[in-house]
Amino acid sequence: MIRKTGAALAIAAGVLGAVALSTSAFAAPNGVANLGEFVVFEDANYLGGVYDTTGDVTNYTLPLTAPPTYFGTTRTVNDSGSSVANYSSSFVRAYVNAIDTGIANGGAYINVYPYQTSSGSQSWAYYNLSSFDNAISSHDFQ
Ligand SMILES: [Ca+2]
Ligand SMILES: [Ca+2]
Repeated sequence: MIRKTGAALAIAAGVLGAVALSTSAFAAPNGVANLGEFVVFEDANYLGGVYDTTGDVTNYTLPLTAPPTYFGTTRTVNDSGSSVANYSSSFVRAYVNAIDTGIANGGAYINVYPYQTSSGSQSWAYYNLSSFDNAISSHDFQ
């Protein structure tokens, strides 16, 4: 509970601590948002389970015997993310379908800006996913 609250506050404050950590904090997943990571949160407002990644994950349902879960839990990430934040310097796309089905390439996705950048209604962090709520199934770094 303390960790969850800390993550939300860190994002709201601009995550100055993560910047200072630099490359020493790249190891993922550890349930903490670190510089270089794309993070999916189970609940809106950056709460609930934390799924922190540093690379592309083309299908949240694979492997079937052990699909990705929120760190330290058995709760699966697929179709359950409700907020996201991008701590990397790359754009990230979060898709409503798995990339390797081919559907995502022409399907709906959220465009997540590089860390601490935004343009118009698009940003590096989304406190809720609106129509994408509980629908994200893959992501890739652009
Ligand atoms: Ca991490
Ligand atoms: Ca959710």
